[in-house]
Amino acid sequence: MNMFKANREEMLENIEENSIVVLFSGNPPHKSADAFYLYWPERNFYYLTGMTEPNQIFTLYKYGNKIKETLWVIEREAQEAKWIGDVIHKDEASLISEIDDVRNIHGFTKFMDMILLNGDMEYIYAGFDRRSKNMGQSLEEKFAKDLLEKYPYLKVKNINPIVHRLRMIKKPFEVDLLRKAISITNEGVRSILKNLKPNTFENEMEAHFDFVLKKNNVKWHAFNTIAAGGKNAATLHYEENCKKLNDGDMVLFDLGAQWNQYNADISRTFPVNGKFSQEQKDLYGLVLKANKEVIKSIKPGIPFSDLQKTARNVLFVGLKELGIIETEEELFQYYFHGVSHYLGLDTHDVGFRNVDLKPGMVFTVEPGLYFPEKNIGIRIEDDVIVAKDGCEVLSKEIPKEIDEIEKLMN
Ligand SMILES: [Mn+2]
Repeated sequence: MNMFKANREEMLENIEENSIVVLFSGNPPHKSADAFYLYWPERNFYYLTGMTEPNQIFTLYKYGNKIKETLWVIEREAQEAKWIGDVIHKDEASLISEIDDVRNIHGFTKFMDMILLNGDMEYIYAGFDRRSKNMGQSLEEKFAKDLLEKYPYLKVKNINPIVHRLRMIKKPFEVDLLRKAISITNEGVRSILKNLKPNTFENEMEAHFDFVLKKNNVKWHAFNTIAAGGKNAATLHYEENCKKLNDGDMVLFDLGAQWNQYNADISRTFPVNGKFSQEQKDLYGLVLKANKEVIKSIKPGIPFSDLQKTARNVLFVGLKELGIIETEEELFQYYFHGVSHYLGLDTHDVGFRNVDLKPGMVFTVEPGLYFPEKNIGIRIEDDVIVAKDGCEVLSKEIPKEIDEIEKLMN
């Protein structure tokens, strides 16, 4: 059984009797004229089907003893395919997804009416993910609204929490893809280290990273690269990447490759001239200590929220020892973001935070310290997976020790 089928079986155990699940792959938004924005498959749709093309629908109904899965795809005429390329054929789609019943999407509406008119279907599941009340109506919201107009006795349910819970625990197949994304990211970071020196540019370093990704057949970045020299590094989401890198400054990189839909997310901070000053060493060493202490604390059973407590505690004690702050409240001035987020199909992957750690969870560990007045921003971010008795640092090959960085740069 492949992963996508296994994922569907797990989902199936968590849905009501007499229900139908309807998932949409989504469409790329229109950009301008005949151009569209980049398409990324809807993450749950991919997780359950393995399909990466737009304009597809997946249905699964559970009715009495009957369970029926169908994938709805578009079929393209030969002439049209000559212009815009072919789409996946039914037999290929069936092979990847292990869904036997693959049909032309034109039949979808009729199919839904047949199911809902003749049966005693009670529940309809779709994916709802509203992040702000000002967002426009989603495909799923419109679908549910139209359906309720026709069949007001149906009960609409959200499939997302069910699938998100499954996505929190990574399967070996997923971990392999994450390892690959991180390994290419490592190669890219090492290329930056080799080329970094005073009077180069943020975008130039970004280009060294990008070259490695392209050469390795990476299609997309996990997110927009941050290459931030000096005090730019104190802006958390600085993405301009166009300034000169000055002798004596540090530079912060936050970057990652995506491999077969799975994302790496790594931050490293390096001295532009290849040698940490004493002040940089003190502050960098403190962030590194927080990074390692959090990693050391990770094991099944500890609350996810403890990670941030550990990071804060190490940073507070260290900054106090350095004479920079006196009270814990003052720490917020220099460290003001979370230490961890889940990682997977999304860079900020879905998952619940009021939980205890379990084997198979993958997340980042990324403490930081930011001093714009000192032209310093430091973040050291690793990707880890919780193991049976501790954790494995998936990004352990990516240099972060002071000696190692100085050696590689000189
Ligand atoms: Mn991150």
